[in-house]
Amino acid sequence: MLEAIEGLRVLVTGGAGFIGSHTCDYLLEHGAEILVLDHPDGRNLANLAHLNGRQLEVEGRDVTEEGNLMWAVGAFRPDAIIHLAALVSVQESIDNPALNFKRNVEATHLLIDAVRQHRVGRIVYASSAAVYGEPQKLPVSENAEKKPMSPYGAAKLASEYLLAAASRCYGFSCISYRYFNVFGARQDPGSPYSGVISIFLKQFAAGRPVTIFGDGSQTRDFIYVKDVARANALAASAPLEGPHSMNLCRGQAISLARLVGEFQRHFPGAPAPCYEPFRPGDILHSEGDPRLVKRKLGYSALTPLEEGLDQFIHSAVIASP
Ligand code: UD2
Repeated sequence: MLEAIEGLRVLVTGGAGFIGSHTCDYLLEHGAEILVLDHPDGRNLANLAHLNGRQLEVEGRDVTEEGNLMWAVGAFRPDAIIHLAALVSVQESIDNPALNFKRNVEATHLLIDAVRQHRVGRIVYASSAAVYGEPQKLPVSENAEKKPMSPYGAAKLASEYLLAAASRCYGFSCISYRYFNVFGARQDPGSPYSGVISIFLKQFAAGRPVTIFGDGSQTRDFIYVKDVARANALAASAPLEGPHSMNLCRGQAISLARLVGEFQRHFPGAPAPCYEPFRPGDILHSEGDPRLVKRKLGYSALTPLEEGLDQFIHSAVIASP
């Protein structure tokens, strides 16, 4: 299905961010034409600097401001929209639920309005495993109980429902991907709530000890960002009708203790980790069932964790010699 990407016009909101910039890389490699909407402050633009001169336009406009999405969709006339612009921190959604609502729900409504007005055929939406809350059964499949534990998870689920209903009313097709733990280059390690792999890499590279919250027995289903980028591109171009919600994961979880062991292989002699109590609200185990996306789109995540880590560590070492 990837040949369908050639010449496809794709609007990528949040396209200069971590997952967005990799999605743009993949789409451009396969011949798509892209308009990126990202923060007007341009704070992520360095993530796209290597794409100068390609079939890519970038507009610094806030998707939550009324009129911006309508303008972008009307001016660019995309075949598909990949909607990644969001408030991405679970903790920030707890501290600032109003901002979470604006970025993760209202923006979805504005997007639907623009899609309806300009008759776009396909939306790919970045949802999250946070819609499930603490899973009752592992691996968690799409029809498991949804019990979001944060305003972030609730907003992602609300957006999935808004998109699904709009898809049925207005006739576009929509794929909501429930991302599990995505990792790779360009993920910001700057806050304590950044992805654990990006924080661990920063600490190991600086020769500082990492902190494990809990005893290291918690498990996560980590998926490499390039696999996520490929899934986004596939969803933008696949011949599917109606609304779909699908897990995006590898279907294999590893413990934090084992993850630290993987890093120690790359950084022999690194200081031993420090331990602190489990974070309140932390989920103990998370592992997704990847079979639905395989069935519907023929997609599987191909990068083993060890290989993704190798690539990520290598890219970071090259970026800061
Ligand atoms: C992930 C997503 C979140 C949401 C959630 C749904 C990321 C960054 N976050 O949260 O958006 O979708 O899944 O369930 O992908 N940890 C440490 N030391 C550190 C940092 C983290 O021990 O320095 C632990 C943390 O307490 C947790 C695990 O590592 O047990 C993973 O943490 P995370 O913040 O990378 O991701 P998670 O699964 O909490």
